[in-house]
Amino acid sequence: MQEWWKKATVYQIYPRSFNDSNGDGVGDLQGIIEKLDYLKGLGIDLIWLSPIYDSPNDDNGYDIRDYYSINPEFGTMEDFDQLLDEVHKRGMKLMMDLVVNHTSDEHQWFKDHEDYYIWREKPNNWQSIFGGSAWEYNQEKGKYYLHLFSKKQPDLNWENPELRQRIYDMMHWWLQKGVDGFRMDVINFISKHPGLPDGPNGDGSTYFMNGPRIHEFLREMNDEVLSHYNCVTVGEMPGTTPEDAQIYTNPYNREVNMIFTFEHMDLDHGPEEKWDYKPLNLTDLKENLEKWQHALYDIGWNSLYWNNHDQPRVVSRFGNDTNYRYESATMLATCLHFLQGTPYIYQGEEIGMTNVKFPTINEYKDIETLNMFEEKKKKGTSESDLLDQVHYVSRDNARTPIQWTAKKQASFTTGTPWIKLNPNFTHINVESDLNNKQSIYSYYKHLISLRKEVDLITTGKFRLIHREHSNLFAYKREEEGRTLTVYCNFSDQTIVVNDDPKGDVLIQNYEDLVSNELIKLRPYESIVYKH
Ligand code: TEU
Ligand code: CA
Repeated sequence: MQEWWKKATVYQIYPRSFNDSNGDGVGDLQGIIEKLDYLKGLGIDLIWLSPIYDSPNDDNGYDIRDYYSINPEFGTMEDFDQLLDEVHKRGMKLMMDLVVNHTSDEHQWFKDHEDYYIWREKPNNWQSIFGGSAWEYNQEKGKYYLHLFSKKQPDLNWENPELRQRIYDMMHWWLQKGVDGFRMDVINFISKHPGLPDGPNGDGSTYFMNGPRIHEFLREMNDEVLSHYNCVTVGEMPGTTPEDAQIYTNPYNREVNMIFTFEHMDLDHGPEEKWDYKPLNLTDLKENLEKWQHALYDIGWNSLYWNNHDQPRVVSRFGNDTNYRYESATMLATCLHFLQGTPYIYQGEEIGMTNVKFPTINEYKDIETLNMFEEKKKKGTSESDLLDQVHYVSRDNARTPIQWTAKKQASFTTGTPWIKLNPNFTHINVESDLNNKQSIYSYYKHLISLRKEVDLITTGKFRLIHREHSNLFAYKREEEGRTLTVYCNFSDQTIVVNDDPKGDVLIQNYEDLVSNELIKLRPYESIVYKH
């Protein structure tokens, strides 16, 4: 099947935090190779590798200095070729991170090709996503350049056809090596509104998200590069609605296979900014996911995720990481993996890793977190309030090293890790999950295997039930008289609903059923029926 990715389960590796093979405290390519059997054992089909290219690491590799070489911290090009080979030998595929909205300011292009970037005599009022103005003055040229992220990440000028060609050449180079696709970093930011007008309160997003030439550029990229390979593409697209996604992912348009939406990730904070967190209202989440399920059915394709390297850990966010860690992690997995789309698992999610609460800001490494902290401290917010926000929201929650064992440094490294471990590795770790019959790991493994056995998970039409219930997320997947019914209790309260349970239990996260007559769900219980 050409659309093999519709049945795939993806696993994201953030290499710096995955597994360190040489004791320098930084995860690396040989470290990944050591763990491929573990991923194969979980049932993974496709690995998405966050950036491993040469980079000064202002934003942990999302600032690329050279697209054609490997960051020496991670290894060499020989290590990479070996990794690709070992992935393929195990029948898995490898998807690369493609970061082409910007490069590092240390990229040779930034020195030699002024017209590959976006320059203005006078800056507009846009604010950078990492804080401060989105413009940086360059002494030598006497002008400002645009950087939507850090000032070491200048935005590329996609209006320039020569620049576009250089990017397509680079993509061909990796695909010819044999990589199986790309996750495209903020790819819906590449077309800027030509006038670069000021935005309300410095928010320029309507002028750089889903800009005027975006569909043209993606179509061109597809015609020039992607259509020549059997590869998979997922566009990371903040600020994208289901209507936009219908255009981006409709195969007839030849743009990308699927996108990452942010709408469901934006439900637990205020409208102004992500640091202003509030509890999730489950009905918002239900309505939002329902909207996406319906919008793309028979038109495009969804990607399904709760976690990545930019998001806090879902068990701490929408679940309960203290009293019901096993139950809520498995319930959340059930809820997501039975939707229509391609599921993405972020490293550590499969063992229910949690957010971390470092006692001081000094333990944090993420540029976004550190900039925010400084900026707000200057404006007068207290350090303890700020730390509180960091504990809930910081991207570093996702970036603490993988907890392999209960031994020293969780066996992530024999040296000193680049960022501290979450101290709970003594009881939350891969080894203990592998040794226990009941574990989050084995539950994920079961879910992944069901996707391969039960076609309805891929093809069935979504229908929300019990819409008004504020703690229950329940839905059906239906096709030609066959049905899956999914019940997920998002609370620590028992829920009773007057449904007549039909069919056999396909998967459940408690050992037995409370009742055969009606649906009774204990805290964070999930049950899926098939008939
Ligand atoms: O992220 C894009 C993005 O806009 C957000 O996810 C961002 O990380 C954060 O939520 C802002 O509040 C991508 C990468 O995933 C991220 O790691 C990079 O830092 C960013 O692009 C720049 O390349
Ligand atoms: Ca290393």
